[in-house]
Amino acid sequence: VEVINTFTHIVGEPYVLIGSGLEDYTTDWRKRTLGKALAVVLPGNTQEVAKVVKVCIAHNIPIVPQGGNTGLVLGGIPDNSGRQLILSLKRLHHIRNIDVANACITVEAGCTLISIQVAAKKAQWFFPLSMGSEGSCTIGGNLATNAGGTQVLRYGTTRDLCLGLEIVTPQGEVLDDLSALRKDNTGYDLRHLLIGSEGTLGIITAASLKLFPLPKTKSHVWLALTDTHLVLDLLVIARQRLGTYLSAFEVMNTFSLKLVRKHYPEIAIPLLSDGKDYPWYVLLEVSDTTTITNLQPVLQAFLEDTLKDSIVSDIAIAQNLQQSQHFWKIRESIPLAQSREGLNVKHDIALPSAQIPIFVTQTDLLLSKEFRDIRIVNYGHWGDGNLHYNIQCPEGTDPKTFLAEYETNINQMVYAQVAKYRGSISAEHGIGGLKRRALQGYKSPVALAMMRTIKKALDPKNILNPGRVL
Ligand code: FAD
Ligand code: 2HG
Ligand code: ZN
Repeated sequence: VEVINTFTHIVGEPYVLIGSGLEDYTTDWRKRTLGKALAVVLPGNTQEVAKVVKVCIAHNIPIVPQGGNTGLVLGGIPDNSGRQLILSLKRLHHIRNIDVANACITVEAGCTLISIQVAAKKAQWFFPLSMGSEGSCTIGGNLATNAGGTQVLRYGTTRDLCLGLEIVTPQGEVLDDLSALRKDNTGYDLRHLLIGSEGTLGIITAASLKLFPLPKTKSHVWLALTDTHLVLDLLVIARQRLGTYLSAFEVMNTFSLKLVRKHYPEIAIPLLSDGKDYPWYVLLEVSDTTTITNLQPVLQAFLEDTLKDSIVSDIAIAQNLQQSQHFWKIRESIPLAQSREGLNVKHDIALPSAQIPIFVTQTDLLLSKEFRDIRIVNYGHWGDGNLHYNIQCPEGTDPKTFLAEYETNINQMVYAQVAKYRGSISAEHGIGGLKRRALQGYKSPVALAMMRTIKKALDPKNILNPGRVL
């Protein structure tokens, strides 16, 4: 009680939440795990974050930093001990500055991704990070997980978009490393150490981010293909022929779209009808930052050739902005449809693009031999070698029972295949608490030892997000 009073004193009574009704903070997005928190504390500024951390150090209270709680790997919710404190960054939601001359925006960690996109656009600039959760995920969470999303192909991951950070260290010190500099080689790059550290090395309170010219011309195409090798051929040719126009290359298998159709029947899906569907679909986006552009003729010639060469079987072209948005809506609805279908097994994996077809053919076969009638929801950002190779239990089976019995085996089989092709068991969602064990088996022992050394040096008391990542 005494320590709760101290928190109340720092952040104000309405911003210390205890007792029941905290499920939005203590349950993960996938509804797999319900944790129990000592309290949820919502500081209003960086100094308050630092003060809360100092109190936690003094009382040996583990801290779980949390943004929008859209993470998919159990990194931002407490365990069920009732001892861990959720430190929510939600109230740090101000855009501090847009610096047009330096093409840079400085934002607080609790800003939702969409609010940053909107602020940039208002100033006639573009912040390219984009993903299905952008309405609720925060930039602090994006940085902490080094999120990817749909525009990585052209603009890179969150890491590539960040110029500087403001952080609160595990000692409760504030490091102001907000920067508009493109070049700064003054020793170890702490910003890059913090990005992707999933709340285990410091609490991100603000960030300076790169801005880009607004795309002025955009086109979206929906393509149907019969084989993974053809999808790879299409990717190679798209990279070569569309060059810097290419801004997204998303792939979906038929089953993932059938799930969308089942749970969102109002969303019409092009080139997918009863009696006529294709094994694979690609959503391809091209864009240019000027209106005086060759984009349309280049795209047109590219599409004609892919049809002529039988790489693609059918094409639908968005005729207007509304249809473009509709194509994206279909794609973004896949994880939502998966949730509606029930608990599932997710594998957010990366592979060298060239190995994707063989990986998919072999792994599909292995799994369907071992687990009869298993349903594979395979989609993702193949333009950067990122597959969401997810598994839904056989129709009519209870998902909970199925997961309890088979999830570990399924993971082992899939990750063994990932290792065989020198891929990664986490392309963009991170490790959190969910893949912590798996990481021990698939990351080099040398790398793991270095990571442990860094964690011990920066957070010797293991105050920040213990039990995540390592
Ligand atoms: P949270 O879930 O609150 O936290 C995630 C992790 O970051 C936790 O470990 C937490 O402790 C830590 N953390 C949060 N804020 C801070 C902070 N300020 N300082 C230090 N640590 C912090 N991810 C992708 O990469 N690409 C996608 O395309 C994508 N699409 C998604 C679509 C849907 C429908 C959903 C539900 C999720 C998707 N995600 C995607 C996953 C998720 O949205 C991202 O991981 C996102 O970056 C998490 O942000 P958040 O604010 O919700 O973080
Ligand atoms: C996406 O790309 C997200 O839609 C979610 O990364 C992936 O739920 C998933 O498996
Ligand atoms: Zn994704």
